[in-house]
Amino acid sequence: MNDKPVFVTQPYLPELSEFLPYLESIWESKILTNGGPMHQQLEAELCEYLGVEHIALFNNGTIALLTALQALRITGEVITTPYSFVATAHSLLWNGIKPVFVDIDPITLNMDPAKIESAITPLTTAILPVHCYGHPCDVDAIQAIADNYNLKVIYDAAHAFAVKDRSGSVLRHGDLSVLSFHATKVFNTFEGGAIVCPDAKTKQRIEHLKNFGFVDEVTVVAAGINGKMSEINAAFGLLQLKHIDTALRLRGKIDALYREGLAGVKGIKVVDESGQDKANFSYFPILIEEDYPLSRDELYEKFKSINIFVRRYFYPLISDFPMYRGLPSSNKANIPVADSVSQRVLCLPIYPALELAQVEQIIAFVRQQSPA
Ligand code: T4K
Repeated sequence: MNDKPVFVTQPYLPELSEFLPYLESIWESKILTNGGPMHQQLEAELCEYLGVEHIALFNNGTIALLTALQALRITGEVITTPYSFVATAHSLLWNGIKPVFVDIDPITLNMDPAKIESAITPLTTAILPVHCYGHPCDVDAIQAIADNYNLKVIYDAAHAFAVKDRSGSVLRHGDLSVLSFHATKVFNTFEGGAIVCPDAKTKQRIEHLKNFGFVDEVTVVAAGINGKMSEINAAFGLLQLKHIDTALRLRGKIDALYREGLAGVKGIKVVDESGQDKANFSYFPILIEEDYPLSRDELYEKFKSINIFVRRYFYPLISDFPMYRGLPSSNKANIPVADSVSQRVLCLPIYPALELAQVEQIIAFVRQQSPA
């Protein structure tokens, strides 16, 4: 039993004293929100750090998703994955759009491009894939389908901060990418999010939409929302950015230790063993297979009994929640891989302050349950 509970994640917090100068600066300027200096600086620094052209900050990832759909005037039906956090599909419902779920790939756990075409109808206007756990989707295959059917692509990149692929930032793909800066994320602003977009015109439309639709003092062009990030959140982001490379390095060490320690454990499958040089180590998902001595839920409960709070991201599937259950695409026969993975997945603790001795303890605990 651990005296102190271990959670699946914990935010990276620099010394409090490092944050004080930012607070003093806000106090001095008396600008607390509405695109102040911290906000402007964070947008610029994030563009540079992430290697993207334009970024619009938001008060959370969910409002950013909602706004991204509005910015591209998405309507009708949108093809998405049931294997994600519920906010992905909620952003569609909030816009009066019907989600159409397609199955995931058993290796990457991302939307399976081979399943997209048969889900397209005359009402389909876009695809909303998720870079699940920060592992890049098959962006080329998705774009080819989108081009063929004239569909927009919005990536839910909530988990994909700083993730790269062979062409640079994974956030450059599709029409828009949406980030979350929630406290549980690799990079956080307490609450926060952003839309990454390729051109200044789209960024300007997003800026209007996130500020009630205001273009100037007297002109409102859309029923926009209040999606603005405050100065205090932006300031925390600036401070986080100073530490992000350290945070990613520490996460990478934990990821490597898990991979080494869990290799060859009967009944434990580590998800996505490739591309570790370009990953952000935001989650450490494992699948509990039939030949492991405990069920997934038994292992989850056993961890809890020793004060280690692992999580079943993503169980239940989005399509199991009452507001989605009745959709034809929520039928289990349509999404067998997602259904099976959600019954088997367990995300192990991973965050910069997690001690390597604790990781060893978690590995030993998983191994102990396994026959030699
Ligand atoms: N799309 C995807 C694919 C997403 O995963 C998410 C969010 C979104 C969109 C929407 O983005 P946001 O609107 O949230 O920006 C968490 C987060 O609330 C959520 O942001 C995240 N995905 C989701 C995967 O996980 P919970 O309900 O599991 O969080 P909670 O409060 O149980 O926290 C998990 C553990 O983290 C706790 O046991 C302890 C630790 N923790 C948490 C918080 C909030 C801390 O140590 N400090 C903290 O401040 O949803």
